[in-house]
Amino acid sequence: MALAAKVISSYVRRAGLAAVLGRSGATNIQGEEQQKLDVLANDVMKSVIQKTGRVCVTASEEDDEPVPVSMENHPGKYVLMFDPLDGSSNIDVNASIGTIFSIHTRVSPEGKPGALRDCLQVGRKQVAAGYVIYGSSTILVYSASPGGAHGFTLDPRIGEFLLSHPNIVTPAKGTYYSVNESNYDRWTDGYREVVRVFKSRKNARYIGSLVADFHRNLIAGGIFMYPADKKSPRGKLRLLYEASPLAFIAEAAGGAASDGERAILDIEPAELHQRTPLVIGSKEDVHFVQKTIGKQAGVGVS
Ligand code: FBP
Repeated sequence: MALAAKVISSYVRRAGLAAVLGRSGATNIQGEEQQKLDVLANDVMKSVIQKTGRVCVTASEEDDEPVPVSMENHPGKYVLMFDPLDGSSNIDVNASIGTIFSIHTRVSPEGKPGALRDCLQVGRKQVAAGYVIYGSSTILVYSASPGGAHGFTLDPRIGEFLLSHPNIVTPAKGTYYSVNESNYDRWTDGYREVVRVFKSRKNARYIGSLVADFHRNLIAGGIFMYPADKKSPRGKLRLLYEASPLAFIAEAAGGAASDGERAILDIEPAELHQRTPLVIGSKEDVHFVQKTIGKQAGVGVS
């Protein structure tokens, strides 16, 4: 992962010079236009990871189906799922973007290429997860079960990730709330009530890159929300390679992650690109959201 992150970071840092800005002309299974950097980052991830002999299958936001590791590449015992470049709408405007990854142990027999069933596992079974943020510096944050969450900063002088944020602990209650308020009219009364309260207590911050908004709130304390709404009744963000890996990090750092009712890590996935509402960050804030939308909907809170 670190090697793939270094390669992608080198392209991101000189994107305007390397002719990798703009659209690729292709569309992914989510119906989204793929940016050139989406496709490039996806290819880098696969070419670096598929030849390690440690992974039996990869799955990505940019690939319609899982990509089994072929026999000559010696399929290994792990499953890697990832969003190669998160925050695509921010690529061309030089705002922070990232890569998100989730690692499971395979469930199919060893020694063979992996399959879809290796990917459709509940988040709590992840053995490790993390993200890379390509911001003012490049930082890789990961957690390996049952460890804490740790951050490493890429030192461009030596080309190595060095430990810069050991044992990250996210404040129980946060300063910031991050949500796209232009969707306000499409929300339920519960989420409108939540944002009314947060407006009076917290500071609004929204970059529009999940990784960047999540990272700020992880370090400084805060909550990110992407509720389901009339336009996206199942939410916008993807369970297996966006919500679940970040939920793993959030919980490892003492935070929480929910779809509004239950923990993200307890959701049984049914489809590879399934979406989910996401409420993630400081634990007390996530619980406040669950309680408020539960009350508005007249249901108990798990
Ligand atoms: P991708 O860029 O990987 O498709 O991720 C989706 C995303 O860009 C998140 O990073 C971000 O939080 C969200 O969509 C922004 O959505 P919106 O523009 O609707 O607020």
